[in-house]
Amino acid sequence: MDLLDTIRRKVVAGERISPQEGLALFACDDLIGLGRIASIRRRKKNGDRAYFIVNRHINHTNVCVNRCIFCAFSRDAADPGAYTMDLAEVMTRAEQGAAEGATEFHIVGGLHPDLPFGYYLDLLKNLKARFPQIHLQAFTAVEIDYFAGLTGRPLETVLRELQAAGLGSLPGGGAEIFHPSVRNTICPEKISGARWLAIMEAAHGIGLKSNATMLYGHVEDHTARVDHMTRLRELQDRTGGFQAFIPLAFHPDNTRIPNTAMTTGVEDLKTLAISRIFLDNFNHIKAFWIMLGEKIAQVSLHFGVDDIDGTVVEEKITHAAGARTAEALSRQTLVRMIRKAGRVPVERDTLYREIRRDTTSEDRAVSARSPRAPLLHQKGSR
Ligand code: V47
Ligand code: SF4
Repeated sequence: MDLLDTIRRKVVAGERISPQEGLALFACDDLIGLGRIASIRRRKKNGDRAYFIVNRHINHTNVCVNRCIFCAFSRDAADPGAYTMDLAEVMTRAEQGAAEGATEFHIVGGLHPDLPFGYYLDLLKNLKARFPQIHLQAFTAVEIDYFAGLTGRPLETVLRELQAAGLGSLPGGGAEIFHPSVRNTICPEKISGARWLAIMEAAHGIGLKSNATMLYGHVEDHTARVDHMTRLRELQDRTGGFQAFIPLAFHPDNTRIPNTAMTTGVEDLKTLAISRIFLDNFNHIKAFWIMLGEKIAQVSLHFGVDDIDGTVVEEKITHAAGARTAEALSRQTLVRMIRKAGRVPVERDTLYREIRRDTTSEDRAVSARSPRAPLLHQKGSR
């Protein structure tokens, strides 16, 4: 039996594939075959639903002591272009986000050498007080580790303090590639893969959900990608706390990784499809359209993806590294992309609860252009 037949049978039976099989899939050239198998796993988990979120990214500072060589966003404090938002600036962006109907603020930044832990607590408390209904998905595991170092307090204490201040969940950034041979090359100052996983385990342990990412398309090989996903799958078996896996396509401009071209569409779709097949215990595979481009993100709905993130509005990390995508997509555009792919668009909140809005006039305009599937208005949870 050939490889894809074996994998298809396993996926149809709801079984797990091995790391060796995952690696073999990366060597397979049958992209459409991979997409078909990924679609089986995707449909079993999510039916024809494709999720999106109305959110607002806020990158409060680009000053960072780590200076990972793949990161074009970060600066030393004295560099031109270094910035740190005070709370008023954060609140201004949040006000805009709230006015645009955001249900989530996605807040990540650099590891600032001088900001006290109180800055981050105040940021959460102020946002929560002003926008109690908006979910705060904030601070990567790398930042959480930094806060623990800053305060000298145990990891769990720091997480609980952030949670008490309004933290709702953790984003999936900072995972990069766990394998030390790659990690020590691309981000030698960053916490280890084992520490990243330990922080996520502690967060899940106190009831905080999180995402997980993988930065691909730089110096890593396929073995490192499979190793990365294997470690995530093992932790997910123990905690069940990961919501979505998000493969992030490396952007090389202005970085210190020389001679690297952008990933190709085939590589992006293959990586997404294999992740859907491999991560049998993750409910969602998310396409971050900012990094993939709108068109690949839309097509990825046929390669295992069930979630397109999001309206975003302001994005600094990938755009510093040469992304030519827009920084924002409207809710209507996301709905149209999903419908035109033959899926049922479902607006979600951070925790994948369906959101119901009165969008009658919006929908009329969209369905005039796209007469296919109706917008699913299922019961909202709030
Ligand atoms: O950790 C940095 C990546 C991440 C580059 O959890 C780069 O829902 C490409 O994690 N090219 C931050 N990527 C963003 C992130 C994220 C994004 C969207 C959704 C979620 C989620 C999380 O961006 C970093 C790093 O892996 N990154 N530089 C670059 N040159
Ligand atoms: Fe700092 Fe994160 Fe950029 Fe690394 S990826 S330099 S930790 S902001």
